[in-house]
Amino acid sequence: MEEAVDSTTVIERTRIADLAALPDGPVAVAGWVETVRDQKKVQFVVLRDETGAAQLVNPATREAEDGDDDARARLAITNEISGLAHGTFVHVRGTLKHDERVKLGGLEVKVGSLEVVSAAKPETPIADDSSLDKRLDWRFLDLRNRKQNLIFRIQTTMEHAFRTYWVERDYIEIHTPKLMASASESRAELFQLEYFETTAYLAQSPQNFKQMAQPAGFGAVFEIADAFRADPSFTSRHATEFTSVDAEISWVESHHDVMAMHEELLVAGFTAVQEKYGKEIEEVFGFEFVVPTAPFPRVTLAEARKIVADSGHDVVRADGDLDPEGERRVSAWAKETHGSEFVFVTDYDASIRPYYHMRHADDPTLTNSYDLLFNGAEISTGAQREHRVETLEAQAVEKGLDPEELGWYLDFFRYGVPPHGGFGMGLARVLMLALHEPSIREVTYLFRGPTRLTP
Ligand code: AMO
Repeated sequence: MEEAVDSTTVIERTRIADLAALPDGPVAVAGWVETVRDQKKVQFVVLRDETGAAQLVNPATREAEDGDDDARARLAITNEISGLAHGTFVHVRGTLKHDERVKLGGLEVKVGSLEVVSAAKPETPIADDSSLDKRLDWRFLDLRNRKQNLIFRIQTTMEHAFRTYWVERDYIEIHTPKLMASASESRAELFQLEYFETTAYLAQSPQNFKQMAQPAGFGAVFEIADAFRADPSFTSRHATEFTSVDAEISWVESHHDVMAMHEELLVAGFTAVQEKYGKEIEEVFGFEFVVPTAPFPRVTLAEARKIVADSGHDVVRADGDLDPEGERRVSAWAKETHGSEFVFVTDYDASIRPYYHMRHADDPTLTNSYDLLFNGAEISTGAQREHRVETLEAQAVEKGLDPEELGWYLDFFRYGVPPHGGFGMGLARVLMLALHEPSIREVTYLFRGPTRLTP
């Protein structure tokens, strides 16, 4: 005999993904209603929680005679289910039954009691075909689907793997301030705000402060935190606030030492994601999630320009940098010739790099720097830094910066500092390109752009 389950049965809630491992019998589940199929004789509800979805089944009772308490209870449940709005959060006690015929997970829960914990309004403001902008207006509802849930689980795993990689190698995690007295990258794209009697700026990068860890004697440091750019563009890869993954290490001989760490870090991140979610990514996104192999191919910017020109694309930017199409071509080349989705473009012209990049000893027009391209776009910039203060100061002046304003930063280099280098990498760009998503808006929990400050 099946054990009767009703609202008085005491059972701890099981997360839906954990139902599969339980034997048939009484269970409690809780989540939100995804769909209701209200047939005359039977009702099906797809219930979703943060771990997955399961089918609830209720043998519908449409009427009950006086005195028939069972039928009256079943009638109440039936009516409750008929009135359930999509998105309503419910708590359900019932009986779990494994049944291979059930398409959704091979199990179902026969409802013994159902409590509406928080009802949704009957009309859902967004649908599957709503525009991205509309979906972002209702992001909390947009995030309720399996794909979005998976994206942020992947992000969690990747970030965790990055942290683990660094922690295992004795890096120190730092949290640098985002309120600054001057620009961290350049005067362009700078957010300015009132700060008591003065003006403050939002950090565009932890650049200055991660470098400060070098004269501080920290050796190797990392930070995963927000960065802000007053970038008015509406491209698929720009946000005004984004999560920047940064590292800075001492005793590098050149940018190649930074790249060696950088690629290992990415391999660690991708391996963790593949191990935990490879199968699910294939199911939900429809492609095989591939772990890259190090070393990634490396080309100098000069070689990259040639690759782009040879591929028949002649729109090189006036400053000699790769334009987005150029980046795609270099990526395509790396894929074709090296089977790699990643490629380092190195040794950028000094004219298109910040003042703090170290220049070649034998050719000051080139820098010890790199960009990392992944599946067609830039995800990161890195470099060896100029640590000789006179040279640094001269390079700052050459770029039109005021050494007075940079005084506190230049001081970092006046009391002894090891040679060092590091990189900054946009987390959302990595995720967007790893999951073949069209925009960083899809992989950012709450996107911030020129016209978006809510929710
Ligand atoms: P850079 O300015 O190239 O370098 O930025 C590093 C990486 O940050 C990401 N990124 C962005 N992501 C989303 N929206 C934006 N508006 C945005 N701007 C940048 C990109 C980019 O490759 N201090 C240096 C790094 C270093 O040398 O350590 C820097 O900030 O993925």
